[in-house]
Amino acid sequence: MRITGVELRRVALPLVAPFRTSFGTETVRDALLLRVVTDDGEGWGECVADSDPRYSSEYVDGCRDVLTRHFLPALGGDPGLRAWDVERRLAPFKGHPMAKAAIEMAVLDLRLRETATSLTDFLGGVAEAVPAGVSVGIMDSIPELLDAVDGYLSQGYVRIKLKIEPGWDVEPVRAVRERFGDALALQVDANTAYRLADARHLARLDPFDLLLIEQPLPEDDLRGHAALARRLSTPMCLDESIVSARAAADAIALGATSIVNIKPGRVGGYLEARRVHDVCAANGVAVWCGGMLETGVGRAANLALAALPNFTLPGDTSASARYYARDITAPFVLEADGRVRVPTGPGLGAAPLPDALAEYTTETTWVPFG
Ligand code: OSB
Ligand code: MG
Repeated sequence: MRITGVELRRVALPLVAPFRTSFGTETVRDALLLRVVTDDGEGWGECVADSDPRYSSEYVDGCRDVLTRHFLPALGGDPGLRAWDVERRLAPFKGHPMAKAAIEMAVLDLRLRETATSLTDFLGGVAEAVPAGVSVGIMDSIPELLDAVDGYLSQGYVRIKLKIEPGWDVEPVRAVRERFGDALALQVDANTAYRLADARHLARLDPFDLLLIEQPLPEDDLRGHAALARRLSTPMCLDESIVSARAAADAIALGATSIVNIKPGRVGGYLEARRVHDVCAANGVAVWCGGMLETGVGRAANLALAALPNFTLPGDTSASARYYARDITAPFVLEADGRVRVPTGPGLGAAPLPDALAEYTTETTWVPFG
């Protein structure tokens, strides 16, 4: 069916608790949703950029601008557009992977719904449900952290990731390990907060038998990560640095990463995310699905991706309630076995509920196609 236009909908969803990382604190998820419309159908996409360019250079206002000013006009001449056309037509534009991924996701949802195919079947997913970890923000005190971790473990989460930064690293890790024992699957994420000169300090995390340390150094410092990996026994995992399948291949070849966090928004879409998965699989490198505090729209798509066979570590694919008192889609729930079910319906297998969408929308823009 011919695409008639794209609606950009900005929503503001309050988080159940502030989420603090080494790059800032979020209390409300300011997300941009895209709805691609035909005469008798629609498809939804979510842009994972934050309000501020602190995790990456992208931010919501910038994404909206590049989409309306450059990307949608470049796609507008092709109302029969498929997901791979989106990728090819936007390739000449540098950067902006999160904005590109959002429109690709919406077109994937639209076209897969037209053929009643689920995103997970399209991508090659094999799991019916995926083990869920939880990413735990930096807290004001260790007792507060222990309470938060205790709460998540009693809900059934199977892996804990602690956000770290200089001044909040060895002690919180020690406290969590001592309190919850050696069997706890535990990892840390620094979001680029350290430098190679901190290698000796970071080696103090080695005795705690972590699954991995995620992105300790700046995103363009692959050589630094390789050098640091040689000095730590904790496995190195990259997030911010893995911007494409090619970047993943480079990082693996350099010894800068032995596990990869895959986020479709960071690599420009689900088609590229699958290529990252495949490159890692071919190199014997395990992957897991990262998260960007997605609403149910992006969460549905991440779960579909996380069903691929090389996603062998639990992801940051937590249940809706970990983030939002009320999600904009039907909520994703944590099953008794610590897993979240992979959607099986056509397309993403999830769509915004009109009431919730109306409640949280802060801005709507309609961009006609063609
Ligand atoms: O680095 O993985 C990250 C959230 C926002 C931006 C970056 C990151 C994160 C998380 C939370 O760690 C993942 C989630 O639960 O969605
Ligand atoms: Mg990360």
